[in-house]
Amino acid sequence: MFEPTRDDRFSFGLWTVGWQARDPFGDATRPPLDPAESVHKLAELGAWGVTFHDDDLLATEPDRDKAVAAFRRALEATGLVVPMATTNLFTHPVFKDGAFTSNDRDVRRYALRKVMRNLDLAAELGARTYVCWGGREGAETDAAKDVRAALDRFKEALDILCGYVLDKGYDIRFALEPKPNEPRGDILLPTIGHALALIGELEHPEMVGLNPEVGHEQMAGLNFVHGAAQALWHGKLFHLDLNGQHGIKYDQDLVFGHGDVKSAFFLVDLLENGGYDGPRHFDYKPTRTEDIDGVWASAAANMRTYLILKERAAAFRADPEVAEALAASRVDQLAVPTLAPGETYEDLAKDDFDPEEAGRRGYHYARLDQLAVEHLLGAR
Ligand code: 3MF
Ligand code: MG
Ligand code: MG
Ligand code: MG
Repeated sequence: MFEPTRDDRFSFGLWTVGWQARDPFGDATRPPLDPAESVHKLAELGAWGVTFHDDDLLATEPDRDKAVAAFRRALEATGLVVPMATTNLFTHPVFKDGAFTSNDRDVRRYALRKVMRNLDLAAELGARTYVCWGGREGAETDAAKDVRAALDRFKEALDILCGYVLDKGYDIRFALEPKPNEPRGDILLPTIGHALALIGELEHPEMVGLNPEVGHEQMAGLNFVHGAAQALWHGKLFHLDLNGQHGIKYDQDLVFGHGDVKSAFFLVDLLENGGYDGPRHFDYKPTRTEDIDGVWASAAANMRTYLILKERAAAFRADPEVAEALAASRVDQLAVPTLAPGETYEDLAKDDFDPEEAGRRGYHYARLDQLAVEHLLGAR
């Protein structure tokens, strides 16, 4: 039980298991991992897909052609697919003031070339989603960045890249990844809502959606389940980054479920029952304390935790007592339009309604929440 299979469509970034655990205060605690080895090991553990930044492929082989060839051989040998790819626009010093929104125009042009080059490889490998995380798009001082001009440049970059994909005939859509801060003091498009609003201003809004990350919203104290649900509602949940986070602090990238496990339970319930059909992609970091055995143990833990939560969410939904509690809380009634068919606002005046009586009605959420917690804890 809880053994992942290809049908679960679990995917991992090469940069997750490959993270050498360098942090702002300490050196790497692990040697670089050969991407081909990661592909083999992830396949063995039951993963279905692998994703990458252009630079991730060069972790142990600096020659791009050789690195790509070795990666392809590993994909062919294991059957792992590449559902998504992305660009590293944050590590090299050239991106210290951002990529698409750097104040330096030469840098902006270089960033676009770097993305287009990796889009070609992404298309060749069959990726359908291309993520843009604007990690360095931001500022530490408001004197340094004209945010309105920066948004013009962000839009310009996305319009250019959509045009490129259309010209080349690639079957690729873009997914913006919001994050509030880190590594910049403030990052542009800090939340799901900010990113959704930008998409509406683009030349090809249908080609651009979201890749929200659990921890990124939680770093801002936001409810990830609500954010993911809203992205789904807009038809914009193209992809997502699953991981764990303990509230408002640095980006922890814990194993999925190892942060706010109750939120993870409701997230799996949403993904499994709310119409999301994309990959279940993990963007986590094996903690700095782990050796290579701990790396693979943590990779496996993401998938196992997801499957446990999926089973728990299904049990919650199948429990007749939960069905009764949901009805008592009138959860289903929210789906009923406020006006009946044919009614207009004028009909509202006809209601015989006693607000005093309605104000005394309880919603019985405490019982419902306890049922969820008991299912989550395996007590039912
Ligand atoms: C940083 C991130 C990034 C993005 C990645 C995908 C390095 O907090 O989450 O991971 O997910 O760049 O585009
Ligand atoms: Mg992250
Ligand atoms: Mg991420
Ligand atoms: Mg994170």
